[in-house]
Amino acid sequence: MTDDVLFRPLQAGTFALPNRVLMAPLTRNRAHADGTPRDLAATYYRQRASAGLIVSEATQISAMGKGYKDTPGIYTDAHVEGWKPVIEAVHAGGGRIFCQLWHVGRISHVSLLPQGRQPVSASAVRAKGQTFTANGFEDVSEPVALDAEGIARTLDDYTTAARCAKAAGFDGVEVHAANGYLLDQFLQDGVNQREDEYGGSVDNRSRLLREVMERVCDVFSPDRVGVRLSPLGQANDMHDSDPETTFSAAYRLLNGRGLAYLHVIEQFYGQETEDDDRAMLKRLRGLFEGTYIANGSYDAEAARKAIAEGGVDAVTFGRPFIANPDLPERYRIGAPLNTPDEETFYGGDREGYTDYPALDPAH
Ligand code: 8OZ
Repeated sequence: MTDDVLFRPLQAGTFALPNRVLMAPLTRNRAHADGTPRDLAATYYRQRASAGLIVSEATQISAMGKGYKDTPGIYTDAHVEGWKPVIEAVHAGGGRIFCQLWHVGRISHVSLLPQGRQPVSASAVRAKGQTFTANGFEDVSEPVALDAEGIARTLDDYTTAARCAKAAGFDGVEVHAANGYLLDQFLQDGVNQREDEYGGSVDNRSRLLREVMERVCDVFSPDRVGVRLSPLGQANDMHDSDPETTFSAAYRLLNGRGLAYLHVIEQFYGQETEDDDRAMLKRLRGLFEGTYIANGSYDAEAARKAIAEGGVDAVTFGRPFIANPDLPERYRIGAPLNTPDEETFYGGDREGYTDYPALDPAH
């Protein structure tokens, strides 16, 4: 039995994770234009199979859920066939991989959507922000509010995507309800100005998330379903007049379902989380009864401390996993880390994707 808490096994839902060094969902923009993963994705994920759990890069549930160039999808037969070798490679390496189910909502551009349609959101409130299209960075387009039929269609799209994820062989799914994408746009009142049963009270604003969780849990057993939230909510021009009340409702609605985990972004890259925000995260954490996975600029020491203090069960690492395919082993032995190259994060080929070296086995 190890005395390093990062290597204490963790029961998360149905999975006994061998370590608590998990791979965060990482957008890499290297899929084919139709959303089918490229062959290289199998190499990339296989190299990182020693993670306690891999959460796939955000993967759109429908054509309308896409917001960036060359992100993968999980809603067609071609997507299912394209993901199969990726998942098989991770399993062959002894790993586990969840598919992160993503709908960008208003964070999109007409050039990325079918027939040049406008993006959809809770309300017709345009984000101050940019996305990455065939022409480079462009301002996001003006969205339209989903009507009742649009919401029903979106829920059906979650069902289809979960079924496709299951058919492809994913071990589970993570519902992306963070970072200012569709489900977050419904949750937070800075965007959601609806007057129907999806707007107004926190109960109403969290209705879509609740319904999505139900849809996804009808396909995967709940112990194979996680969810990601970002209660600090700065990303993609999000805001809420009372985040603690809003996210208290969101955390609570996740209880009692036997979910695999809740995954929370506690800090955004390059930003310090203020003490009162840390205190809020801690109070919120107390509301969720299951496995809690933390994310945000952790290093090995900070992760060990958070786990040892209790409250945090595991940590996802983003940038460190981009540059270090064998990150858990490096943390275990205290080896130096490769430095991530920001220039090759989004788009491109093998460079900065599958060519970061693992440790020399002689070490
Ligand atoms: C970076 C670039 C594009 C998308 C997120 C899916 O923030 C993303 C994302 C990150 O959750």
